[in-house]
Amino acid sequence: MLPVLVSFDSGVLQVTLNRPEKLNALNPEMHKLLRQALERAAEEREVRAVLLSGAGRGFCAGQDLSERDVSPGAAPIDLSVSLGSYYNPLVRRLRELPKPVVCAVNGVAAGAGANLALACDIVLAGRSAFFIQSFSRIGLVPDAGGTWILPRLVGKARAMALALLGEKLSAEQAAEWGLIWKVVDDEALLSQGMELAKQLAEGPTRGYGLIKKAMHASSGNSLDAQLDLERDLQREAGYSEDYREGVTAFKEKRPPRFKGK
Ligand code: LHQ
Repeated sequence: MLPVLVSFDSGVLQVTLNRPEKLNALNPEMHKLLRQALERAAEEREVRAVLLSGAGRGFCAGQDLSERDVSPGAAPIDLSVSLGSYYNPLVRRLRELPKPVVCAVNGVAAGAGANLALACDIVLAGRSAFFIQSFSRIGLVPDAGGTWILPRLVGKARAMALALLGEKLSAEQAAEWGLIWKVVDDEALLSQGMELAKQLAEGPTRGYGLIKKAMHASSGNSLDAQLDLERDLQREAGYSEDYREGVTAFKEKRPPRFKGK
């Protein structure tokens, strides 16, 4: 069985981390398959949304630690290689993908697994799921974008305590703090995640891509720069077929039929 499963239906590319016996801890093979899936999502016009989740009782336990030789005689490992080769390109790919990515966190999301979830656009979590910045427990620094996104989502005080203490944060608390979008019942998580992804797959895909661009640019921009960016992106959105369809549908008092163009 492949450690990442990919299927396509109704405009949604469903990507499932599939090493449940290791709580979907990430190894190079999984990174390769994940990267291929996201490249496919970027390239194929038919793919208009992505749904990411994990098989079994966990979402993702971060880097596979069993593959690290830390025995006394072993040479020290340069962890930057792993970040440069796998994690950083993964986070950049998710951010730059001009299509919405829904993450359904079905269980524990630890270390880079937590930050992988937070790099997605809309995060749902099952009621029993939890998030841990477990890096400090093994002497590391939050990576996969954690030190960037956490303070922006929950503020510095909470981000710092999450990173230093490496304590479990329940899905409910994560939603209350604004770390994620919503908590849903465990049994309903995948169907609700899919429903949301399908809804997005029927939306104005080009416009969504531009929304992502604007949102991501905002944290590094002044208001002036952001206003200019909105002007430029709106020009682009206004030239889309979907804008024409949206306004026509509004005038005709019917639901729009967006084509993602
Ligand atoms: C695992 C793992 C795992 C292997 C559970 N690896 N097997 C990036 C780049 C470069 C280098 C370093 O790091 C990074 C980023 C990172 O992600 S660093 C952080 C890595 N992750 C962690 O430190 C989390 C480690 N796991 C845990 O703390 C616990 O397993 C959690 C809290 C996630 C779940 O606890 P439990 O529900 O009690 O499950 P468990 O501990 O019994 O795990 C179930 C199995 O999964 C078990 O295998 P076994 O054969 O004994 O049944 C674990 O060994 C395995 N597993 N995480 N990261």
